[in-house]
Amino acid sequence: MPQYRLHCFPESGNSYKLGLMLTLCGQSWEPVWTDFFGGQTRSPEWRASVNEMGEIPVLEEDGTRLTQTGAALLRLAERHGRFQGETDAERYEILRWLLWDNHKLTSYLATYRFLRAFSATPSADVLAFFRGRVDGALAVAERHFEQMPFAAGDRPTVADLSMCAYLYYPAEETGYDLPESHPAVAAWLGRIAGLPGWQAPYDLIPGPRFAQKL
Ligand SMILES: N[C@@H](CCC(=O)N[C@@H](CS)C(=O)NCC(=O)O)C(=O)O
Repeated sequence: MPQYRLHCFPESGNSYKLGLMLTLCGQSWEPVWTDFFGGQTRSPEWRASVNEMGEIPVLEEDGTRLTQTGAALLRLAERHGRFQGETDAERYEILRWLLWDNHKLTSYLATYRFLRAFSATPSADVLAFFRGRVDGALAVAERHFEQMPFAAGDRPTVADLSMCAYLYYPAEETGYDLPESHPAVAAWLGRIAGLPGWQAPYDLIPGPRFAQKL
């Protein structure tokens, strides 16, 4: 069995994507809490020794460091034979939604949530801009899940594990009451939450919680 260490912190939905995938695949993993809010990932030492991109999460697999959740999820899917595409068409569809998620859903929602939940003085204009971008992405997801049970079809794949991550954080942080505003998205989140072993982000990713707004 590979040895996994996940550099992570509880507020990081990107970390949750990999923690959730490993857990659903029945793999044990060691969390390495990283002081993101204290600036650890911005230090030259951390960038030189852990991730040149200055980002969390970093997954160590038998000592090899993997970054970018999309790439790591695809690798884990292949390695553990779970949540992957079985045909060329499915594999293409998974990649299509992974790229969309990284660009349009996760990136805007993570930034919006960071500003509204963890920043002391967010600009109202900047908040409104990001809210508009998240609204746009969620409208795309809502239409998709009105027609499909999962991102790439009838089965859950790594595309779902990527897209769902930030949507499981509390509404006080994200600013979205999804059952009210996006019922098809909420129903899809419920289907993923029904997978054996599923846990919510703050239950799955350990470590001290961020207390003081920046
Ligand atoms: N596309 C990256 C995004 C990772 C990411 O943005 N992580 C956040 C923490 S959850 C981060 O480290 N942000 C630092 C920054 O953007 O400078 C992935 O999927 O791994």
